[in-house]
Amino acid sequence: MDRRRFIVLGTAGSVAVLTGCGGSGGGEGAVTPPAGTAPLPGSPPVSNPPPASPVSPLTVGQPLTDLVRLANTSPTPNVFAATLVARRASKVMLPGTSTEFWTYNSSVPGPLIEVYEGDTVRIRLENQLAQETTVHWHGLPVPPDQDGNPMDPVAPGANRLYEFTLPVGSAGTYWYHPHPHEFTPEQVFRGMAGLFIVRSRTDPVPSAIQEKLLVVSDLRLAADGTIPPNSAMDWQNGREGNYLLVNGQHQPVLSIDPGQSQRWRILNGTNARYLRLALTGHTMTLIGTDGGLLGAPVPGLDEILLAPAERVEVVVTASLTSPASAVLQSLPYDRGGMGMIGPSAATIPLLTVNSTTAARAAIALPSTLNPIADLGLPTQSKSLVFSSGMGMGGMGGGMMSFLIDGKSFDPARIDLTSRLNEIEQWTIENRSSMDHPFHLHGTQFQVMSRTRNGTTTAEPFVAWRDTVNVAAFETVTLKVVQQQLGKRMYHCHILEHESQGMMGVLEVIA
Ligand SMILES: [Cu+2]
Repeated sequence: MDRRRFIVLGTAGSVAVLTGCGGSGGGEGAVTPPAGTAPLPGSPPVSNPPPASPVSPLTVGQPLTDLVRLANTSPTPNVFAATLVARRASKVMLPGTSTEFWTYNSSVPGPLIEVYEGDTVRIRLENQLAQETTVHWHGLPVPPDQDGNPMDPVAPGANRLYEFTLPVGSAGTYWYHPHPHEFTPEQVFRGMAGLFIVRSRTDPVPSAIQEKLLVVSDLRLAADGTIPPNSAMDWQNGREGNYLLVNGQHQPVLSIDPGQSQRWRILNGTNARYLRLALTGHTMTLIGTDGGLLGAPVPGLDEILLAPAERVEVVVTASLTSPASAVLQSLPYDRGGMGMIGPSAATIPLLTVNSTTAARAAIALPSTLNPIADLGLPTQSKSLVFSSGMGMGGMGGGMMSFLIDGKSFDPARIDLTSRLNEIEQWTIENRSSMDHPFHLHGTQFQVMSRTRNGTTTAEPFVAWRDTVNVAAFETVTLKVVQQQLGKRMYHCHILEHESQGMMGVLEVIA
């Protein structure tokens, strides 16, 4: 593995013009040149650090747009077929400039994929980028060879078909994003990520509760409208941009009637941003996590911490007297790290919720949603240790290393082995001074407890998760069962850490 190689973008790959919401103008011909070279870990620091605050205001206050939906081209019932084209596309973000994104189907965020439990999914990826890429179906129980592992890259100009059937019981809020070796952070921060919803035909949440989909992404723009490469500090702390976007818009407005309840599915699709979500003047009722609904609603939450890659489903009931507004915001959160992670120290507005004049009667949630059986008594156990320190090879180089069990990722190495259908207890200990969100591919797990400062707290309710934050010096214990043979990835979901080696390979054997 040569960390010192540079990514040189060729001229291959068409540049499309973004369709959909947001700024106007630009249009054909407003194409920026390729963004240039992007330093990988080990590269010299970039001399111009990113601006700590927005260089210029983006348009705010536009009505929240619905996500662009990926159309199903299959005439066959229970089969979803479509094509995702990885390609560059430009859009006007800052007045007088053009921003080139890397996209799925020219859409930022990527198009919404919406299927039902039991469906067979056949999605062809066409790679029109100048880098290899993959599509990882984050959280979905797909076979390992269909899951976009870094060992299965799709070369520039090539294409491949991903095919899998989603079992009954898999309804939930997932997402998809690239997972190529070393290129994942850049492809995601340049725009490649989308929501993937698996619906149940027997969803217990009343359909009269209107659903809203909120994809949160992070964007850094330079004054000329370009998306700069990662700086040395980004590679260390994980990249945070200078704009948080919802469905690709900056601080849009969502309308809700007084008394109305809405179901929000929220994805943290950022590289490294922790979202400590709160809605001013309101509490939220948690009804679902990564892998689907909870057994029962958890009402009265003032805030919800959503680490990178996590999803939640919440129900909010507008207690506003009309006309008035509330703000969905991300509160300050200290996730550790060297130097400053400036933007996290501030309260950041994400979305304005406007109450219109027509009052509505509240719709009650059922007291039981989707009972979750405990996975049972573990018969095997595994322990992982997250650590970071100054890089081993480069004395004086000043680069951090990010390790699991003292090792940096090697795609040719099997780090752990599990047997099919065995109940395992995993203990993940974070011995570093930064938070790291742990993610395991291809299955959902149940968090049992979290230990901090010698105090162990049992998880208050059973939930399906594929990503869990392991705070600095915290230990998280979870239960998991592997249900498909093959190689699975596990890693920190701060994408810069994953890319620098905080990842391992689990092989599931019979
Ligand atoms: Cu990390």
